[in-house]
Amino acid sequence: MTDKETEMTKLAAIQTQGLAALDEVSSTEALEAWRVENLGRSSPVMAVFSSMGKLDKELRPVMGKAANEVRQTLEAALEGRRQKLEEEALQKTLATEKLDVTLPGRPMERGRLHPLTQVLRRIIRIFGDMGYQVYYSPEVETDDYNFTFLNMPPYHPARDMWDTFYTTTEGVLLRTHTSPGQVRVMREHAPEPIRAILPGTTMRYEQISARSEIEFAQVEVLVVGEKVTFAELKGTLDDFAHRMFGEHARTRLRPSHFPFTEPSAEMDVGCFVCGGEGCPVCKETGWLEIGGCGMVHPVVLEYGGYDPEIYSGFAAGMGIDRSTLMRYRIDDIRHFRNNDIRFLRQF
Ligand code: FA5
Repeated sequence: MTDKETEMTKLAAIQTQGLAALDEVSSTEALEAWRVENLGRSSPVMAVFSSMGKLDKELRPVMGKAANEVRQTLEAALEGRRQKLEEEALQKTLATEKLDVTLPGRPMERGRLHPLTQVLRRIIRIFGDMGYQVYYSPEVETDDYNFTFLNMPPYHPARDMWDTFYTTTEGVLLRTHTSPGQVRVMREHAPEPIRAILPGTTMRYEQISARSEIEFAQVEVLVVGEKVTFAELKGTLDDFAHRMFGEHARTRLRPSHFPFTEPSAEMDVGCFVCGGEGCPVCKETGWLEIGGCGMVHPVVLEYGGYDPEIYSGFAAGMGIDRSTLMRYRIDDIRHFRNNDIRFLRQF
């Protein structure tokens, strides 16, 4: 055999053995070991390059070319193998890490109603059972409905009882109570009898404190018909208090003044925290105020389209926020609207 033949046989063997070994490689670690062994500095093919100087001058370019080809073949095979291993690894991951639809799902946290909504719904249910209809009237009101039609003409000093947010549009304001809805319901239904409640948001330009907010909710109660009496107002409020606060709840009316009712009263219920004995919640009085009430003033009936000689009515306005504070013994009205989930979770 000539030198050339010997060298060529050697190179062919390097290639055959390298490729055969590569076939056995089945992990990325083994692949790296194969690379070091077959293409690294002390690999057989590199040894051919380093021993090139010992060959005849004519033989060197031929052998150099052949050795290069072997190296390139091995390198290409290495790359092919690497890709195959990566593909296999991916397929394995896809097969083993399949989405297991039989696993129990993550529990969904159940939402709940805001305490004010819960109390409002309770009030709506109670009056609904008594045959009342729910009526919604605008939160942005006119000066007429909020004051004038409620017997408080422009410049009447009684308007000062309500600290009012006025808008930049003349005669338009944010309603300070739900009472303007009284005249809206009357105008829609006169001369039919009315038995309605009007819940909703009201706004007052007030100093915010533990008991007072600038935005709060009220429910207006309105009954209009022939021969509606104060006794019926008292009886209705008693019945409401029993259904709302319990069979043994006591009620009391205290003389008061509102320009749109005559006579007028404040409604109190016996303190359900202490049972009437006196405690910090009722300021030691044994009673809790829940709102104002009275017989609809003749002027208001007229604005509503009812003849006060024939028709009469009673009205009441309760604060939902303050009733809720009392019911759950919450110490600060500001909790209701600052969206602290720790507070809301308790209801
Ligand atoms: C009125 O608003 C009358 N419209 C009630 C009325 C209706 C009387 C029908 C006669 C006939 P008053 O301003 O007192 O009245 O408010 C009624 C209730 O709203 C109060 O008892 C209180 O519970 C609640 N309230 C008033 N101001 C605030 C406030 N700043 N924050 C929270 N609740 C308030």
